[in-house]
Amino acid sequence: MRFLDVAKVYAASGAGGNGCIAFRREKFIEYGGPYGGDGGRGGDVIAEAVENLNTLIDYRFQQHVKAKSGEGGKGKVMTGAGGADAIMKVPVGTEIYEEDGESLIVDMATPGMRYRLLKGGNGGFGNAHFKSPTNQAPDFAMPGQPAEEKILILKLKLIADAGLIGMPNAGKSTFLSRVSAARPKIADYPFTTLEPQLGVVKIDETDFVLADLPGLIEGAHEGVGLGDRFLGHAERCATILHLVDGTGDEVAKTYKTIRKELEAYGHGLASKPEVVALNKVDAIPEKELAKKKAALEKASGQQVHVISGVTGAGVNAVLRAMAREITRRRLHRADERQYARPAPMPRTRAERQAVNYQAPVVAPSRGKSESVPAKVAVKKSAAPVKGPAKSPRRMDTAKVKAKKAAGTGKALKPRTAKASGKAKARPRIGSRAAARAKKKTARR
Ligand SMILES: Nc1nc2c(ncn2[C@@H]2O[C@H](COP(=O)(O)OP(=O)(O)OP(=O)(O)O)[C@@H](O)[C@H]2O)c(=O)[nH]1
Ligand SMILES: [Mg+2]
Repeated sequence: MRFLDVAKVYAASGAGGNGCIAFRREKFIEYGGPYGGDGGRGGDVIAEAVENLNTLIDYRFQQHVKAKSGEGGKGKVMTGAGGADAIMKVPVGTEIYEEDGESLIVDMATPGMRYRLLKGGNGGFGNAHFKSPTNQAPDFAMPGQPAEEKILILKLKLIADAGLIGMPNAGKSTFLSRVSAARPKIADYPFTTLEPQLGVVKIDETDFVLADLPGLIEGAHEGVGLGDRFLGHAERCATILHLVDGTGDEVAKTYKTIRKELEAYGHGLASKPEVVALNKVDAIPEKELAKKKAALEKASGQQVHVISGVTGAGVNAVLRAMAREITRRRLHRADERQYARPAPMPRTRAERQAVNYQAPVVAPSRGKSESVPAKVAVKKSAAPVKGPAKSPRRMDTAKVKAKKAAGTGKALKPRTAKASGKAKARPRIGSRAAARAKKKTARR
């Protein structure tokens, strides 16, 4: 199967179904009224990251993705069926861009992740929806909302923990086949590897994915050779292994050329942790080795591992150096995930007040006033109250009772219309109360 890491797709959601204009016409049902149902919703276009895909090759053959439109409404107030969604299955690590290829819509970085790219149109209302006392026979309905359409650019950036970078023939594929079960093509001509290859490496207690990327040459950022488009696959790596062919004459210059390409590519590749290795040590004459190693150390400004992908010399030390960086990043990400988790919602009053110290204390309910702290009771009434705090209404009745007991207060009079100052309501004419009142006056 061919590897494809960029694809262009035309996607369209489904349009909403039209509302229906219908009237009920049935034996023995007079004035049947409006009877048209609403249209169904159009389907969405949804991207889904799946684990069992490694390439975007499916979109070479399926360049149009369309969701189904909703069905129109029908008589008997039947709503039309909703259109089915179109699910775009993409490999984990796919970035979805707008047509310009620069504006990122979503990065499908986690397995199982789903994202709605285009929304289906809503169905239009049928005429039954519009019936009202003032319009009992609406003879109109709404059309469904139109579909959305878009051209999307999909870019796959493989999820690898480490990437192999170097000139063609540096021995990258040989190294990958040495440390993993992957079997990439190996040959002594440049650009043997034309697409990234992945392998799973196990060293001590760490497992990680290593990506072998096609070779870079001077001017790759301008498109020379295979260009730098495969460098995107190293963007997500925790570390890169820079292999330099030790049988070459100018190791320092080779190293600098590749570094320049990484800097020209950008996207933070140049600042990634790098492990530098002088490869093919089995084929380097003894007297040249120290000189080449020193030159490379000077150029890179860091420790240089001397290895051989064929004999396996020094390979484990390189893998351990990479595993260190990978473990560091994994720990860092685990920390980030832990702190990014939203705090649980406070449930009890005590929890809520612990979160917000400024939150007002909830007013005590009647009868439970004894449990209210003294500070709060003082705040509520300006004059200090002896004994337990009471709500204002209770305090009034308590005062009245106290006055009665002391004989200072007047006895409470029954409420009459005169006392309250309100006129007594006259009975309605023709009512029974009016008849009674009439009888009363007649008797007098
Ligand atoms: N002596 C020796 N030869 C090696 C070593 N590693 C790789 N080679 C040889 O170098 C040549 C190129 O090796 P590859 O692994 O295909 O190199 P590459 O970096 O993947 O090359 P491209 O895919 O073209 O970028 C092959 O002939 C290998 O046998 C090594 O450690 N020692
Ligand atoms: Mg190769």
